[in-house]
Amino acid sequence: MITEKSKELYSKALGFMPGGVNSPVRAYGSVGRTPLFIESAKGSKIYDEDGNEFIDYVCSWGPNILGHCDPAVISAVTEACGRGLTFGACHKGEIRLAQLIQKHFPSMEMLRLVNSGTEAVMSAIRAARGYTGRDKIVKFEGCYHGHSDGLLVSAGSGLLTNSIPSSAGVPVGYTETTLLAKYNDESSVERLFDSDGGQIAAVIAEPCAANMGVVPPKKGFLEFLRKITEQYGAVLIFDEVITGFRLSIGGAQKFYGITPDLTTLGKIVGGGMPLAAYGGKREIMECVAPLGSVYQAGTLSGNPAAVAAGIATIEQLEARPEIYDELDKKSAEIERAMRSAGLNVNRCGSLLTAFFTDGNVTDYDTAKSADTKKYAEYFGYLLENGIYTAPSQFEAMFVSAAHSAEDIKHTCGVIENFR
Ligand code: HOZ
Repeated sequence: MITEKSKELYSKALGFMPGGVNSPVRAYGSVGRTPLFIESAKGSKIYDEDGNEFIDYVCSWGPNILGHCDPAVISAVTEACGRGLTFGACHKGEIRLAQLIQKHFPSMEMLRLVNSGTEAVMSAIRAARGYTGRDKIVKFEGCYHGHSDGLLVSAGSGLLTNSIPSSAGVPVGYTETTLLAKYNDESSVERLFDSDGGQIAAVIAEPCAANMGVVPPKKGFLEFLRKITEQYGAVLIFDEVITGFRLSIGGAQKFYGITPDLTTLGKIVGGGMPLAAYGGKREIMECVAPLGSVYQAGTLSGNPAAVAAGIATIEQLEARPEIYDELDKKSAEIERAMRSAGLNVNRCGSLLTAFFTDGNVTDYDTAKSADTKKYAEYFGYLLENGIYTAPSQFEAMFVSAAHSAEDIKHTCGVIENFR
């Protein structure tokens, strides 16, 4: 595979951006390669600057559930751009998108549109603190909720990829209200409520963890979180930035049948544009300014082009409900191929990870036991065979509606032959 143009561009980028990238995992640090520079993408395929074609299973880390350049989404965005890129004022698209979100996430009785998952989570936590008048939050090791200060402790995604336990530049005071629990371990949560119950504003969880690789919740774990938060008057926040509109059109909360108090959405809700949302119980959201005293604002919030992409994407998902069964079947085929290659696999719907571990992965510690050198080999092998996956053991593989039977057959054949 020739990657000369990517190499040349990367050496230029290194002079401008830390590590040559605008988000750390993209630097390919843990897979020992030079990042590919992407020239374009269409349907299930992505093309680099050297003209290499790949079947894309990163899907921009989740948003592209319909594949790249879905015609309805592109036309909605093009039309919206013609009417103005940003108004910094109210427009009717915001109401339409809010209606669509609420229809599929009825727990989001009121919501706010923001620009990124990080912003959505940061704001949801502030709302939970404002509502409860408490400061502490419980987060799970290996879950990643964006890069706001208080959440950069034992986080997944790029921190796990680059072995960063907690970020420099975060004053101790910002993380001392963050209590850590173990994913899938009820007793670790109970201990925190036993000692600090009256001060815990919220428990935040990825209802299916996908930033330490995919780690589904054990049976009863989410039910337990619902129960203990209710018992102590704490807010349960589901971070559905990855799972929202993916595990089902109503996200993980519909898939698992557990209703949180607050939800954060990102990725699919913006159809590939920078848009996210947070929302939940009316009485909590009424604490947000201008109704209440919890402040949160943004010039580009509800950006009309991003809103148009979100509306078009959700309308497509509504018009094609069969997508979810198809995603499940395609992902199950890939899972079978991974297992036949002797890999450990965690899958939840169209999210999956092949782990290079000896045993099952159920939490941060078992995820961290993965042989990342072997993963790097696997990543390189897939790439050389036309398959583009995350350059990190600790991310998900995303299957989209655009992946054809032929794509899946090729992918499975390649994976089965990995030794
Ligand atoms: N932290 C993101 C995935 N969980 C990666 C974002 C990116 O590099 O685009």
